[in-house]
Amino acid sequence: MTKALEGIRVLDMTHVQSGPSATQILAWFGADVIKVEVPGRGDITRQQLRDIPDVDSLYFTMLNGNKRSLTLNNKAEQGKEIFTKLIEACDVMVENFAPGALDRMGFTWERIQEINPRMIYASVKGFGPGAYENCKVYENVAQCTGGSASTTGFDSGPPTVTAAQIGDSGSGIHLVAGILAALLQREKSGRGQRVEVAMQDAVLNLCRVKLRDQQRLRHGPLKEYPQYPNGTFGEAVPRAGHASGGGQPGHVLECAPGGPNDYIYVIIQPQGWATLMKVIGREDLVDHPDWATPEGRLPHLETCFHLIEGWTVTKTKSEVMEILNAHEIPCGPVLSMKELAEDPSLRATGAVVEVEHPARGSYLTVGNPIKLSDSPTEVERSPLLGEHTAEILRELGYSDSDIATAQEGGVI
Ligand code: CAO
Repeated sequence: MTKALEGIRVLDMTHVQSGPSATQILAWFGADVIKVEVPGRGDITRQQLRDIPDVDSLYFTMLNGNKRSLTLNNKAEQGKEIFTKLIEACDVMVENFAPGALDRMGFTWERIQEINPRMIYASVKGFGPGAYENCKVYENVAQCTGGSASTTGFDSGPPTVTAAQIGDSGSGIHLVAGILAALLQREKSGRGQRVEVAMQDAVLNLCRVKLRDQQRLRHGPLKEYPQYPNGTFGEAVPRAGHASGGGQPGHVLECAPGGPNDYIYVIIQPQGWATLMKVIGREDLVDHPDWATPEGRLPHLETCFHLIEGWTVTKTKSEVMEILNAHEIPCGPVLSMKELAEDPSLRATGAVVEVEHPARGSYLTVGNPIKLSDSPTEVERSPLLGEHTAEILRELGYSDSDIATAQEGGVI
């Protein structure tokens, strides 16, 4: 079966996480992703957070599957010549260097267009044009500058970053959308174009409900936030604790036996109130004027969840999940990474995949979360540093003696 992006060649200049997460998706869809890496060192993440000495880290292997690796010194004269040939041969070029790095190598957008007018040139940077445009940016910087940190956590605590890599992998997914749109437009225009995603913008896009709340705040307190009615609202959207962005009251509630992840998130919907109260043995509250309506419950939501928690602590999160789902009450257990790694249903769907690596043996990685019925993903291991250098150079027309010369000169 052919793959959705079969025939599309990607010149992958990315490193760390944001860019590699984008090219990872393109590779899963069948594009030939050629990862260009600094000779002798490669993507910095190959060495970061290593669990086995001298073996590519899981950080690297989990972001670079299904790609080919070519080592190339772009700053050497022969390296620039090879890079030019790669630009001629590829459809999409992706990079997430610090601002200006490719320009400094001599490959400005104008120069790239001269070499290949059909090239789609996609970049991730920390910020768009403005005061911070030249800054280097990592995940948590983007979370802080994109509105996530100021609105995450509890009122009593400091701004909080989230474990979900919304700055890096979140930007990567945005970049993929731009690249695919540009590929489609190229079908009609015949021309490539620039695709740019600023990590700050991507995080803000994911935090749009908080920008919504900033405007609602002008008209009074945000009633679904835990600060209502007992706390205070300042000029900016406060941290929401466990409150949802959709306005449906919800809370993380403790379960038995009381371990660090023995919790379940329970949502109270108006239509589920009566059932929920019957399940927890509080039929007296079903029609009680202070509790029966969403408006009536708002002033004492905290007490409300406390009552429900009195029941959840007597059961495990799986038991609560089973009982509440049977009554169509939305809820979800807090799952630890251990539970997710071992979950057979995630293995069956390909959300978690085990692959073989020549140096580290088998390792777990995520599968493609986007399922296409005509383009199934086979998750492959990440390449060793420079594993495909000679193979790719031969495809570009270089002879074995050219390759040997480039190797002797430290160009590849
Ligand atoms: N051949 C020769 N030189 C190469 C090369 C190659 N194949 N690949 C990279 N280089 C050079 C670059 O040209 C650059 O050189 P100059 O500084 O002389 O221009 C140098 O290596 C380092 O690149 P960098 O500045 O991008 O790397 P850094 O480690 O200093 O910064 C990061 C890393 C992530 C902060 C920065 O790249 C950045 O801000 N990127 C944009 C935002 C982003 O994607 N952040 C998310 C990262 S994931 O958390």
